[in-house]
Amino acid sequence: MKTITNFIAVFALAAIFTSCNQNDEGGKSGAMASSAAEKVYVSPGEHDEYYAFLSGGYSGNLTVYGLPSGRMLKEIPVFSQFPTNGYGYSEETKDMLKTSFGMVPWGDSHHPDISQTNGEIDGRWIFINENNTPRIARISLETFETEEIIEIPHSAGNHSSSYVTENTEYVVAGTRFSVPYPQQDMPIDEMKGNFRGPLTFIAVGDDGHMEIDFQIDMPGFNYDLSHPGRGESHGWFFFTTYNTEESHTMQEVNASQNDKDFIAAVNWKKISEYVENGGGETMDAEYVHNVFDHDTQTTISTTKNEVLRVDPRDIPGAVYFMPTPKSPHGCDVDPSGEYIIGNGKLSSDLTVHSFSKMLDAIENEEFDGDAYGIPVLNFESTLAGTVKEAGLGPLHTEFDDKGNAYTTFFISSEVVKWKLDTWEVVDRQPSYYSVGHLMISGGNSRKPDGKYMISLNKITKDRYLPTGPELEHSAQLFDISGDKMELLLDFPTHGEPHYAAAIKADKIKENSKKIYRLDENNHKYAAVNESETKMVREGNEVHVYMTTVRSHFAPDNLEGIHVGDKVYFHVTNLEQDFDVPHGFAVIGANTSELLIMPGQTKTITWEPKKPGVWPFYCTDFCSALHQEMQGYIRVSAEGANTPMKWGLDDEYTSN
Ligand code: K7E
Ligand code: CUA
Repeated sequence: MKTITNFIAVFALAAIFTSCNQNDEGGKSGAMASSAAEKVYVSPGEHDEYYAFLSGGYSGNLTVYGLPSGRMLKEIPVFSQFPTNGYGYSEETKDMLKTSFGMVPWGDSHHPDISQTNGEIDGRWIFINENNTPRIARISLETFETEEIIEIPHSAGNHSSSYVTENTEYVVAGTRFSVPYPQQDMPIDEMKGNFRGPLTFIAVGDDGHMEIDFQIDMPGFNYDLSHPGRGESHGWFFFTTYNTEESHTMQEVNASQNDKDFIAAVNWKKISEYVENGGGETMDAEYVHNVFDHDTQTTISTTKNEVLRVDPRDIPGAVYFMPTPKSPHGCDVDPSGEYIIGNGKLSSDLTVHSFSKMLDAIENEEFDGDAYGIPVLNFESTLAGTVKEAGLGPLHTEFDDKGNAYTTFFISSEVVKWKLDTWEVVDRQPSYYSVGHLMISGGNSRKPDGKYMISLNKITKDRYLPTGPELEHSAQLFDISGDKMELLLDFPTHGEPHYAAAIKADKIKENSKKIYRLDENNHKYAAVNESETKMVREGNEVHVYMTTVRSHFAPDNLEGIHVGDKVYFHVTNLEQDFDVPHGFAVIGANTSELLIMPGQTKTITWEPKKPGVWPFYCTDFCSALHQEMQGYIRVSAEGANTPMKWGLDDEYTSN
């Protein structure tokens, strides 16, 4: 009951804080506004200084923004079908969304993280997790396309994910919900002591290819967030836990009983060696691994059947628990790797653990019992310091290059800047409104870039023109180069941007792919010049090998299709010029339309329902004669004997 009263106190205070912010103007006028405007102004034709990749949250995608302008540059489809380019609909890409539960057309994404080399972001790939049907995706920063998605078996709510280690050795996936491991039918109220919390380590190859290396069989807590060690602590990974109470109902109260939950410190190097030497046991698992093969331009989808389980109790020194107050959410590691910050979301204080003190405490066996056989370290022994009464509802922390940390406070709607080592608060700025994550370029690396910070806010309210009952969430750009944070810009985001990652534009823009080379197109149904176009009938399936070039299709007249046929339009874009895709749409298509990049082949299926002469056309305004980029397909009744005939400009082929 006491806890419940405390809650009410916290939320009452929250209301005061929030309303206080809302009364605040949060805007600028006069000279201040014009200096802020100058700082975000990117003149027409000029490029932004940074790429920022914002999680799409419940959209399942990833959006790309330029900073400091806040201009949205692209939306990259990842875990959801995407009408703009047919991702997840076209024959080539639909298997990217295949899982052991079948095709899942819409997921929710949370934490993008850019690949690293020697602890610095390198701009090769960006990873992002899907929470609902646990998966991790790898997106190429050459093509800005999703190249690979791996499902995480035995996991449920893949939230403490997808952060990478200092050399991208691993990307991790920790289960949010504890579940029977392996899954089985059992009474829910027998959860305690029986459910488990597997943490999955996925090895990343030099070419980016992901394979699950091992799964650590952890106690049945909820694993919320995670961050890698770096520098001295490279080789370790840290995970926050909540619901160490192991309650299964009314968790808003029952999972908030313990004064402290844990941060799990995982020595993955030790476990990796153990596994290399034959440790662990294989267990049954069913999960799907999808890779987009650039050679054939199609998705190769493989179902896997086993995973390697390791019991941390078999590996001395592999895993420890550090008690951390009040249901910690964020788990953040500073650029030096020495400090691990636990953001206890029901606390007003921030707990900072010291990595070196943790090693000493392990050495000196300063334990405070164990949890299911995993040693619990003494709280005081690992404590580096506490940031006192910094705000209400701390969620996430990022760092700059000058020894400062920045923490978001959801309840008091603010970003608080404080000093590492002295733990003193040096600045605070309101956010509009409730802030979740924040992001500093390179904030999860050894070398953060202390120029800009964005706060990613949940509740937009009056910040933009109203657009019905829901507004897009809001990001706010701050200049953090001086002593005080300065708010420069609000810009709308798409979906719910939990976390984001940014990188200097120079690090990737030169590598950005301009075209797919036609001479490297090994798609099974490609026609790489117009002489290869044709229609091929196999029973009631008809494969149309079609090409596009400004401004016609080849063929553009097709006959000999019948109601009851299944027509595959394999459309190759012959253009070898940057930024000239063509579209393809045919009346009554039940799957999708297509957008085909230069040099690529994409396929949709069409099952004509009615006899007639039906048009198809290009949907992307590609030239002055785009509107002429069209054709006809003749559909005869089922059983009619119209011969197949196709051609362009009155030159026909038939069979
Ligand atoms: Cu705090 Cu999903 Cu990272 Cu959102 S989580 S805020
Ligand atoms: Cu091709 Cu419009």
